[in-house]
Amino acid sequence: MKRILILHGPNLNMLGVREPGIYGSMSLAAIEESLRAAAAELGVELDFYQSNHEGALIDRIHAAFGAVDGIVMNPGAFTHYSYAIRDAVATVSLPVIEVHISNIHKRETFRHTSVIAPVVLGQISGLGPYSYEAGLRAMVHYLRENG
Ligand code: CA2
Repeated sequence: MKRILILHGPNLNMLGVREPGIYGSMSLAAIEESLRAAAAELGVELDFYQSNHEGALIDRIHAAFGAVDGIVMNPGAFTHYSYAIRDAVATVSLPVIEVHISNIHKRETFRHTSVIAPVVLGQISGLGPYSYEAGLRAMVHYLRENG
């Protein structure tokens, strides 16, 4: 059975707790619960990891190599400036799909740039919490076609 890592970056542990206007009222636990249901339907296994620390996220990406078949990742604000996370993604040669709850392209200018996007399979942005499920479904589709 294919195994997919769902990776969340900084502050996403606060989902549902603050700023419901931008990110909605769904908690990270609720998002993960909906992904578990989708995974059961799709016949894949999921691992979950969230960290507020760049190095911890990089360590988890390295550990994913050889352990999972793909990564669906919301790098949070690291999206916009972490060359270290970008290099980690490029190093592990796993398919990675970048997801964002909000539409980063219609927010502040600094959010329009993703330094991660050039090294991932694709980016999904702006579908609310469903961005994660869309990313998961796209990953499963990719792995069926290519894996
Ligand atoms: O839209 C997304 O998913 C983001 O990756 C979320 C990041 C933001 O820096 C990116 O530009 C876009 C921020 C996540 C912060 O989440 C919070 C949740 C509740 C309260 C405060 C922050």
